[in-house]
Amino acid sequence: MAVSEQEIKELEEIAKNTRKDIVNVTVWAGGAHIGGALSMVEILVILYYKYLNVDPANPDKPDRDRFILSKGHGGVGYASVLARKGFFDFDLLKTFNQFKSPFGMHLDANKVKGVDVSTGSLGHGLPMAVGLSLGARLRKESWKIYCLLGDGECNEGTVWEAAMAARQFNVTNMITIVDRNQLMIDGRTEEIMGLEPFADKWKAFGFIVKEVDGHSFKELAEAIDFAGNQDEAPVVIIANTKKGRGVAYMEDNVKWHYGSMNSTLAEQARESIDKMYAA
Ligand SMILES: Cc1ncc(C[n+]2csc(CCOP(=O)(O)OP(=O)(O)O)c2C)c(N)n1
Repeated sequence: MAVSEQEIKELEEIAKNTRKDIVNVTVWAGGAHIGGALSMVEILVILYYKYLNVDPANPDKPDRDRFILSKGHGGVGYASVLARKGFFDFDLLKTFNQFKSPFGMHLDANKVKGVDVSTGSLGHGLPMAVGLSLGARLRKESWKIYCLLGDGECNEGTVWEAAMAARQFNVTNMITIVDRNQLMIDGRTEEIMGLEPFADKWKAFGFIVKEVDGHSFKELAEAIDFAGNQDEAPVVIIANTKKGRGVAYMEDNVKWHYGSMNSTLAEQARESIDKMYAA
């Protein structure tokens, strides 16, 4: 299912608009986890526009692929992608994280169409993905499970317990992706709790590892195609990304893990996004 040049152009346009949506929702909400939302845009866009068998008009269809945003604080990015894809009215996002809104900062599967699993407490997405994968196998279902983790999140022991179980039970209907943006809530991953040699750790846990540029649709597509046709061992895609990608003053800047913007900063952000795509 390689991605064509024409498709890449279309995906880039969607990614550009999604980045601007994320800026807008962050302004409406009065603040959000914008840095890690911007780093995962290409990953979410290629999943929702090329790979996931999902139907916004029928979000609960039983044979849908499942997606788990294990780094649940990225809800502002996830909700923006679901809205643009048509799971709900975009204007609903104007209430994001406000009193009585269906959207909290972390998305609730009982309240937001298209969300399969509620997340937010880090370290729980991969364990649930393993469970869903085993359930699908038991029922002889052909749908796949995609799970996106943060790199800082991989400090959680439960991630590695799930990895052990995935190898033990040879869970190959699950595709694990790590948003390796090198930053976590309060600093660089390597300074707070080093992950390297990260790929070797996954390999030691029995995974096949693909490392890609997480902002390249071509590289993401190649890795997802590989993972989707693999039955020897579970696959993890380490997607190297930049936190805050697209907004120059946020890029690789830990201050923008969570932030709020006044109208001037928001306008600068939109201009910066346009500039990156024009280049
Ligand atoms: C169990 C748990 N502990 C702490 C937090 C608070 N928290 C929210 S985001 C975050 C940092 C996560 O870093 P990373 O996974 O690298 O996310 P990204 O940089 O992609 O936003 C932390 C510690 C949480 N959500 N859950």
